[in-house]
Amino acid sequence: MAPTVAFTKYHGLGNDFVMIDNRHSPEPVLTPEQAVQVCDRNFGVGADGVIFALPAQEGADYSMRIYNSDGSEPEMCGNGIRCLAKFLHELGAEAEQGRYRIHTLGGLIVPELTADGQVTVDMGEPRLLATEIPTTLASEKVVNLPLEVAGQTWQVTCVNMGNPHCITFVEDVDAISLAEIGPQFEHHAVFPQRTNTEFVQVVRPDYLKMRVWERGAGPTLACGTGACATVVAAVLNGRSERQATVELPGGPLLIHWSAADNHLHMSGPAQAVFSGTLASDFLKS
Ligand code: ZDP
Repeated sequence: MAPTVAFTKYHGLGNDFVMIDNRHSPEPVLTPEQAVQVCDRNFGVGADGVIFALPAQEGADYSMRIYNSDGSEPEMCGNGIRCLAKFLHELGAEAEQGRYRIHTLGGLIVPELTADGQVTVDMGEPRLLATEIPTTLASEKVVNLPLEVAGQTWQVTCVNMGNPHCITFVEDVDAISLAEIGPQFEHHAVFPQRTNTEFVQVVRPDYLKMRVWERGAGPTLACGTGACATVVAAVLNGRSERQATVELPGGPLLIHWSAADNHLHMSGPAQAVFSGTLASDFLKS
């Protein structure tokens, strides 16, 4: 008999996830193929990814794993971890002072519920070495280097926020044809693990407008790790302050790259939409 799988659908600025309470076992209850089925917007529930709340690991309170809508597994997910904090809170899961210490494949991440109903996340430190991105573009850091994509030369900066990001600054972010250009960045030969790609317009030094093409998920409405990577790239290029609002298609995120400890802090919303149970004959085994 197929297992009963209960879920709650959440979104963070329109970046949407099917959240599953998987605290009883370290093994996700769905396979990557089943996650693809669940994420399908016509044949399934519809989501950019499936997120599992897993038991504690390596000194953390809980662990998170995520499958993208194409079944690939990213190391980290910024909007998703805000949703996870709210989900754990709804499940009555304990947290010291509203802070959850979450183990992810991208390291320890600490989301905190705030009084206004938002979630602030300590996203840890950015990694900048080319080998850490990973990219073959340079031997050291990739800051403002030329890259040929789709018959054009783009100036790119690469940042790893647990997952890989390639940022490029443009005059008019609305003029970018994401569906055509995005996949060519994602699958470019210089990114062995593929990459998320952010197109960024600097409106003011404290206000950046960004559109994202996500690895494994395509043109999502928001990307938390991408917003953090964007501010790091903007600071490295002398284009923004360390604290900035990043406006995404789904709404704004406030990002602060602390000079004191080199950590990124992200604040934004996470919203529960509905709960349900997958039909017993829905999942393919
Ligand atoms: O790195 C990847 O493969 C991303 N698709 C993961 C998801 C990132 C996300 N949008 C975020 O907010 O960081 C969830």
